[in-house]
Amino acid sequence: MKALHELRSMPSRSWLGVSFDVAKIRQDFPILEQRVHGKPLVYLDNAATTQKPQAVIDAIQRYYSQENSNIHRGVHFLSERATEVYEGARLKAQRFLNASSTRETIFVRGTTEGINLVAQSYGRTFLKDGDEIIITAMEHHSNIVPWQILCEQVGARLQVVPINHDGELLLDEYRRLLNERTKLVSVAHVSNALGTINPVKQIIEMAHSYNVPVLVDGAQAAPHMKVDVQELDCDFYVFSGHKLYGPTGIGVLYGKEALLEAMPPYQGGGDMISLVTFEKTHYNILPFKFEAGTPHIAGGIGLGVAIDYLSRVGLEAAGAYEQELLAHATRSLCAIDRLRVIGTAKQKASVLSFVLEGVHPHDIGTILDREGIAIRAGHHCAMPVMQRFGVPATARASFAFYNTKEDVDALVQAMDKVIEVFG
Ligand code: C6P
Repeated sequence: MKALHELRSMPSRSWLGVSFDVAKIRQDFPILEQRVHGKPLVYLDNAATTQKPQAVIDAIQRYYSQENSNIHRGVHFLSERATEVYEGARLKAQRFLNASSTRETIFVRGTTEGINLVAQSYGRTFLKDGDEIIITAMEHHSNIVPWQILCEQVGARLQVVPINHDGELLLDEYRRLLNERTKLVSVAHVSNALGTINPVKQIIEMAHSYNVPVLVDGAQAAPHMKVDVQELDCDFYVFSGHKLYGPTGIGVLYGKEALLEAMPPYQGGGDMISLVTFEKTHYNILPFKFEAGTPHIAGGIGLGVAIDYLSRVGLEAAGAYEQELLAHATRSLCAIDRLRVIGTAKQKASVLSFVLEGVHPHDIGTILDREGIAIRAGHHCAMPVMQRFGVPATARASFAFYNTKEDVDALVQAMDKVIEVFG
C-alpha cells in the first residue's frame, strides 16, 4: 500500500483522461481557499486577470523586504542585486517567447501600453496620409483605439476584417483588404470576448507577402499556449503579466530588432538615454531605449517567477486540461434552455461567452456572485463584438488550469438559480 504522502504526490487523472494534478496546483494559489458570501470561491474570471501562485507573492514580498533598490543606476550592493534579478526576469521573458535576444524584449505596463508604444513610435514614424491599417472585428478596445488615434494623427485609414457567426475571421475578406496601401496589420491571437484562436501564422504570411509588418495581441494567448515569435515570424507580440499568473502593471512587448532599432523612443526620461546635452540627446541601446523612468521592478521580478511557475506546470499539459474544462462547460451550458453561446469557433481557448434569453448578463453575474462564482458580465472592452452579435453584453466564464470540473458544475447549477429568479 502507498503512504499518504506518496498518494498525494501522484498525478491525479482528470475526468477525460488528461493527466493533471489540479488538486496539488490549487494549493499553490492561496486566494482560492477563501469563501465568498459563505460559499467556496469559484473563480471563473481568468481572462480579466488570473490569480497569483504563492511563488509570485513570495518573490514580490522578498523584493520589497530584501532587495528593494533602483536598478541600472546604483553602485551599491542592493542596486546591483535588484538589477540582476530584474534583468534575469527579462531573460526569462525572452526565452518564454523564444525571442532571439533580450534586446527584443521590452518591459511595458501591459498589452495596452505595448500596442500604444508601437502605434505612436512605429506608426507615427512610418505611416502617412492614405495608408491603411488592418485590424479585425473581434479586437479588444486596446487594439482598436490606439490605431484610431494614429489614423487621426497621420491621416491613415482603419480597415476591419469581418467575422462569421461562429466568431471566425473571414480570411478571404482579409486577403481582399490587403493591398499596397496596407502598412500594418494588428490582430488578436485569441479573442477575449469569443475565445476564437486566430490563424495568426497564416495571417502573418499573407501580410508579409505585401511586406507588411504584423503585431499580434497575445493577451489571451500567452497564458494558454506556447508562443514562439520566431516560428510565427510576427514583427511585434504583446502580452500582459497579470493574465499570466504574474503581477499587474507589467507586460512584454516583443519586436524584431531591426524594427525596434528604426523606431524612435516612445517616452523620454531617465534610463532611455546614453548622453544628454541641451543640444542633443543620444538614446540608450535596446531594450532600454523604450523604457524611460524607473520601471515596475517588483512587477518584472514577479513576472519572471510566474514564467518559471508556468513552465513547471507545463503549458502544454495545462492547455490540454483547459480544453477539457471548456468542452465540459460548453456541453453543460448548451443543455440549458434559451442559453446561447456567443463564439462557437472550431479553435477556441478557454473563454465561454453566453447570453440567456430574457435575462441581462449583469443579472446573471450578480446571482452567480451570490453563489460565490466570479464571472465577467459586460462588453468585455470589445463593443464591436457585441454589435456584431446584436447583444448589449454577454456573461463570460473563462478558465485557468486551477479550475476544476466541480467549478464548471457549480456554474451550471447556479444558472438554475438564475432561471428560478428570472423565470
Ligand atoms: N482583457 C478582459 O477581461 P491590459 O489591460 O493592457 O492588461 O490588456 C488589454 C487587453 C488587450 N487585448 C486583449 C485580447 C485583452 O483581452 C485585453 C484585456 C481583459 O477581457 C480586461 S478588459
